[in-house]
Amino acid sequence: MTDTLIEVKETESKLPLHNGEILQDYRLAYRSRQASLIGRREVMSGKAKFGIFGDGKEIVQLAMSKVFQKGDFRSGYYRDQTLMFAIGEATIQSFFAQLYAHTDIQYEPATAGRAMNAHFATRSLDENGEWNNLMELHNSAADLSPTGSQMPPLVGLAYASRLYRELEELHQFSGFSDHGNEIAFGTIGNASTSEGMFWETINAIGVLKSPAIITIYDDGYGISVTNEHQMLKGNLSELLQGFQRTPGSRDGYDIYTVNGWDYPSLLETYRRAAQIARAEHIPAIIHVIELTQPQGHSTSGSHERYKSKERLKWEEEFDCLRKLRQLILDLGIASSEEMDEFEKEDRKGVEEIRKQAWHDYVTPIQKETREVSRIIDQMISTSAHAERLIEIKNRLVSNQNPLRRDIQSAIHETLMLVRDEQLPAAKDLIQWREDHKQVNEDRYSSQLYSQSEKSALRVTGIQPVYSPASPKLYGFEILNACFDAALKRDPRVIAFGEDLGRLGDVNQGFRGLQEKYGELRVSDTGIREVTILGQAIGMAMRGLRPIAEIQYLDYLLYGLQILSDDLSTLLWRTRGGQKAPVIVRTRGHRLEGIWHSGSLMAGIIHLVRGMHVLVPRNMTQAAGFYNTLLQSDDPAILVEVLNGYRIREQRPENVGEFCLPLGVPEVIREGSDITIVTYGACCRIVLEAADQLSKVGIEAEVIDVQTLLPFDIHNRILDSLKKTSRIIFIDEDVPGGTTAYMLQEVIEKQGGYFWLDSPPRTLPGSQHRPAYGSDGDYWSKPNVESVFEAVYEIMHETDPSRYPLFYI
Ligand SMILES: Cc1ncc(C[n+]2csc(CCOP(=O)(O)OP(=O)(O)O)c2C)c(N)n1
Repeated sequence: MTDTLIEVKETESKLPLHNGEILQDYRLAYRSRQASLIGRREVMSGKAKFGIFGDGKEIVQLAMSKVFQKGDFRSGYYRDQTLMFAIGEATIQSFFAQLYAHTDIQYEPATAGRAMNAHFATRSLDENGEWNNLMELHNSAADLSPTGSQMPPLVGLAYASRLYRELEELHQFSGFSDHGNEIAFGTIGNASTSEGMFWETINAIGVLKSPAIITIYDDGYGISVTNEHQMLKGNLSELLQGFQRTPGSRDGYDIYTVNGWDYPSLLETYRRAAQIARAEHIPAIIHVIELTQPQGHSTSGSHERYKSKERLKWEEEFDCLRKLRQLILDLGIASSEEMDEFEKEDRKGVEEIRKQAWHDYVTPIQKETREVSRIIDQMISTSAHAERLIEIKNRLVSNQNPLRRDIQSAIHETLMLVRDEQLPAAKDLIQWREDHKQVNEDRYSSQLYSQSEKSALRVTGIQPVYSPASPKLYGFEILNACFDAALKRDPRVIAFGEDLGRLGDVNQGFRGLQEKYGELRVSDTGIREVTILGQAIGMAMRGLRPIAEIQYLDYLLYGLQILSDDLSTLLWRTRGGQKAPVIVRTRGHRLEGIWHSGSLMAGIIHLVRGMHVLVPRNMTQAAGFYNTLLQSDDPAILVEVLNGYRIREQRPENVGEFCLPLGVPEVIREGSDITIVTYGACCRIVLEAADQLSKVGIEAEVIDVQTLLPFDIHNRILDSLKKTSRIIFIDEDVPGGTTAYMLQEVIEKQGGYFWLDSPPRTLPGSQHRPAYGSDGDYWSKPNVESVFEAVYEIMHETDPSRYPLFYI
């Protein structure tokens, strides 16, 4: 066991592998290299759009694959093709299928053509959205392009092992873990370690004492930018030294620095790191230096523009494949001629697989092309535009790299051309397009939200039950009872956040629950929003049910990137292959001050499509939504109303069971003159204004939308509008923010414009952030008076004599 920073020197020792295995490894890496070379050619020839490849990083990945066991997880990036081939979770065929954007999961199981090439993922879910046995897979979280974003989920992927080991009640979930023996492998490029989330992740994993092995592929560049511009001292190993554990301590990492072309040292390093991580849950960082990038960064540019002649020469000499080949020759495992022969055979083999992958991709498109051209053919003999039609058809059938969009354009052009003719085939063409509409919808847009039995939209509502004895409690006590029931019911429910453990959160929703359920079920975290969310994502990917708290809604912005790029796209970008049912708990609305306003809803809802966003007006509604979410497999954000914790509500007898359906607004005041649509803390203000309006003869119907995503799925607001013919949308977000969103939903999508007798209005907060203090709040957000006047003005416009402007 090592406790110090070790520099693994080139070793003369023989490889700890059989000769045959070394040769097999080389050939696998060689085939991977060929896939990179051929892949680049495919992009250059126009068959694929963009390519990024793992050339130059093959040998380190072979070494990693030797210790990567079933049940383990990878969270890496686009250089990892050799690892994925070596652990058997990607093939050269699927690699090319992805390069071509093949939309069939049989051929491209990672993303069904939705992500660009080298974005790996394994299928954690079956076709019904239920979990596969993850212990039978070498798992890989779905890759992302924003560099560094693979890091935050690694926190949860690694931490889950600790929970599965240390929480006895989780030992029953054998499809996810074998007593926490699994390692989470992270990979990242040298330049991306400049990202804040890299350092936050390293720190969090260290604090959480979780079994991650983080490999840094250091080829000295981030596209064209050298390490001197990326990191202090230009040397990552030196910077990382503070994370090194002291001998005998469990605090910190084992850190290794090893050359990327040195197979024996790499094998030994990974063997050692994995043994310690698996057995003792001590994480490791493996800084792999002296790596190369033979083809340059991607197909977007050439590295000759920014690498010196000397560097390029060095890269050729220190190419890891070349070095491994030399080692094989030196060890007498094969002769040069034999190696040439193997390479020739493998080159040919990869090219054949590539051809087959192209054939598989293009054949269904060609079939569709033929079907459409046949229909166009039928028009040619009878149309006055025969010549143009022949042109369109020929263009379609002669296209060597046909795309479905070319077919759509040809159909559109044809229909435009023959629009004045009564051709029966035109109807066939329209029908053909209609028939394919749903298929294409499915190809590109399915699985944004869960389509499984556990979809949040399928959870049946259970009414809250009250008895005369139901006590009136503070809002936070209602939540506390709900969380208590959830933790008791399901051992997979794990709650964490800043001040959530010992204190029970800043508003005491979890008060006393750490003592009751232990420090691993209800825990404190550092101030690290990005990795709180990453922790939740990784844990949920491994079958747990995290409730991750972001202390105040305004600080969700720190984690919005990972929610937007990763969590909300996860199910969709794997076309139903992976899910992470995370509940993000936060509190907002109606607080005071620039960074405590809790009003930034539009920024959130527009960036997290793929998640549900819930804005309950009180804690009973919040409890009902938590109960719903905990039964579903959709990720969600729930915003509790900050000034509601100290307001008394009657606690339902079934506080741990009752469920509120999503997408169902509630009419919280009936009226016939105007519909006021709002949510969250504004409900109370609007209700107060509605009482005042009633005194001047205006009966407002007040609707709490309750959930912004999904929004009013049964058109309940439209029903109200049909009755009142007037509508106003009110919240404390910016102008053009969530009020505009709600307006579009009702007026455009629900067809509300048809029922309007007055122009629809919005009453949002101010453009600027709310100023501090009660007066600052008053002049920054809607208040009882401004709501009154906004509604009154609408009524005045309809009937000035009945509603004179008495206040101006
Ligand atoms: C957040 C983010 N910023 C910028 C980019 C554009 N980009 C893609 S790869 C890359 C360089 C990454 O270099 P490094 O981390 O060293 O990995 P390498 O590609 O060299 O393996 C950049 C700047 C990105 N994808 N994501």
